[in-house]
Amino acid sequence: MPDAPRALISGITGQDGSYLAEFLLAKGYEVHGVVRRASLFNTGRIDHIYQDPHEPAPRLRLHYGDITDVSSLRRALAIARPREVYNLAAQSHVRVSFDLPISTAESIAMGTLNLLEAVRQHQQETGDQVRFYQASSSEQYGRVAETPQRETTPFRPRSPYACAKVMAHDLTVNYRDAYGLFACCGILFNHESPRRGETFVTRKITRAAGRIKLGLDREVFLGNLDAKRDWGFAGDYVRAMWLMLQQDQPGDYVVATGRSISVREFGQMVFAHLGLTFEDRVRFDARYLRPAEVETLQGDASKARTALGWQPTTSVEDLARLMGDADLELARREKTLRDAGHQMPAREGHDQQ
Ligand code: NAP
Ligand code: F7E
Repeated sequence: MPDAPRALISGITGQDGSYLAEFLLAKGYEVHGVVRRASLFNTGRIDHIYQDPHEPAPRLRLHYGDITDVSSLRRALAIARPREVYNLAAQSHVRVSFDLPISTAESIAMGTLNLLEAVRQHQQETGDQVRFYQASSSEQYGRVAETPQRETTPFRPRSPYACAKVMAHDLTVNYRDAYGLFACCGILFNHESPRRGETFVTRKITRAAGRIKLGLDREVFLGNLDAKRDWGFAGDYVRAMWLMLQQDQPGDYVVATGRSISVREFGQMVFAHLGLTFEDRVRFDARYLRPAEVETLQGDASKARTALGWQPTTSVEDLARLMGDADLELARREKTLRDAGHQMPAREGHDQQ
């Protein structure tokens, strides 16, 4: 039997990393992931696919590393000998990037350069051919020059996060042009799931709705309800990442649903689904505004549809329902524990953004 294809994922413990790892394992890949050392376990999103390294030939293997530590990336590449590398590691919260501009830029811009350079040297030393995926973002469009946004729309970034992503994107294109690296940038619009970090707005809304429904919270504090986003389902979007690396030629692709709605509309959908009224429960808090906001994003994924045969399967209504249901179930478990006398962890620390 031929060897299983191997992939290396930076950011495997994140939302997208977990869906991508599942997807690649189902396709028969051996998956390697770079994991940061943390004082508490940070592998909650991939625990269900974890394989004991003592078992013979585990197909999921984790390596300690950090995208800002090039030696750890070189080591992971040497062990994994991957055919495909997916660079998903990032401080990915836009509002937080205004508080942590330097470490955000280090993880995104310098981190991407570290991985590109490690891959280039790895190819030279081993003769392996590696395909590289870069997690670019619709945030790069910033103050949008046209609607909908497509691959040719200029970038006008509005945050340290987006500026760093533009640099990482340009570096990836440069390594393709200069060294012939098979490198693709997926310009992904917002994509969500029950595994979304709890301080991103969709998840903040679905968590609040579930907890309010069961009497664990009374209200939710939000910032700009008029911002509009093109929201899709993360499980659909990791399929597009993989498809990009299966083409004959490398390229850059917008991945989006083509439909954009406001934060307010998303909140109304979720609360109505749980039999609640959003307007009765939402409060404004200026802490959640950004020094410079991206008001509206809407993608045109025609190129991905035509060249990759990619289409989203989940509408924003489906997304609101599936995230609302998952967080109602989570709130039920929290309530059971609370009613049994367990002390619940304070949520304030998670609610800064
Ligand atoms: P996420 O849930 O925040 O996951 C980010 C991942 O990066 C986590 O595994 C995190 O590790 C890791 N990471 C952060 N700093 C690191 C460092 N210094 N070294 C190594 N790993 C580090 O983000 P996501 O939503 O899955 O997004 C994946 C990628 O796509 C990110 O690059 C993001 O910027 C980009 N993107 C996301 C979207 C979206 O809508 N989700 C859209 C466009 C682009 P820990 O678990 O240890 O924190
Ligand atoms: O904000 C508004 C906020 O933080 C969406 C990341 O995955 O997608 C994500 O970035 C909108 C913004 O996502 C709150 O002002 C209102 O207009 O969920 P978000 P984001 O900033 O669009 C892109 C594509 C990425 O690449 C990023 O990595 O919602 N908003 N009130 C709020 N946002 C938050 N977080 N919290 C609020 O209370």
